[in-house]
Amino acid sequence: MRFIHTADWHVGKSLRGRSRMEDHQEVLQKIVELTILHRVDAVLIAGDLFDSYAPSPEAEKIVFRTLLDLANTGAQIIIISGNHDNPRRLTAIEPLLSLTNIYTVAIPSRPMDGGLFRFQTKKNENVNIALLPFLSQKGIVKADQLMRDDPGEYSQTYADRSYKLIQHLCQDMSDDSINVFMGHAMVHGGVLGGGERSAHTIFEYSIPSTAFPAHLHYVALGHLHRAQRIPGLCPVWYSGSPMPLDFSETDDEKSINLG
Ligand SMILES: [Mn+2]
Repeated sequence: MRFIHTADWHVGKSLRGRSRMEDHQEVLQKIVELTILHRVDAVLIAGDLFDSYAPSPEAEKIVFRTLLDLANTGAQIIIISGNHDNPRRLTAIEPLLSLTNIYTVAIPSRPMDGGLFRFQTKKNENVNIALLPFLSQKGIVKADQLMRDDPGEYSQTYADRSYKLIQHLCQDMSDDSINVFMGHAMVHGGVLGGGERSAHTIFEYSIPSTAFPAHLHYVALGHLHRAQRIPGLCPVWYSGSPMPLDFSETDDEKSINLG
């Protein structure tokens, strides 16, 4: 299977008051060109397509145009929501996206309810993709526990419960298939690019990379804007953002992953 792993487009984000719409359009069009050039089977988009919960119509136009152009290449497109995306907006548009070959998971779902997506490539390879959209600490650690316990304890709860969720999403994969995990999350040991929203990247709330089981062939992560591989039992990657989103990120190499 040939795939492109990308994330953290943050369409709609301006830099010091200057619109980046044209830059975004150009960079996302490059991803479409690469998808055609390399005859890609699947495009994995690991969250934060938009920069805002209420994106402008211009931002929506760029994202939806890109998604349709990607879908028209014949590749399977798979999307999860990030902490900047509005999961309810994505859920609302999901039935329209699913009319073409775009599969979207906006809220964490059990494997049978959409959290595990299976498809076949043109070469008849069976592919399993476990999908975990962004999960806030509030979504996993109950409010009463946040009130009672010390911070070390609830960060441990977050790590433990995320670990269990990942095991659950990956348990029905078979050895004769290509097994992939896609998530939008902070994983222990990741290095920040600079433009991330700090309240959602604090290191207390992160998942150990050992949560990703060894039978995975690839883990496609979004959230950190710097492309990097995280040590783990299998290949664990942040694709990083395809373009600099903050002046502190201008020295980073910007990329997508082609696998
Ligand atoms: Mn994010």
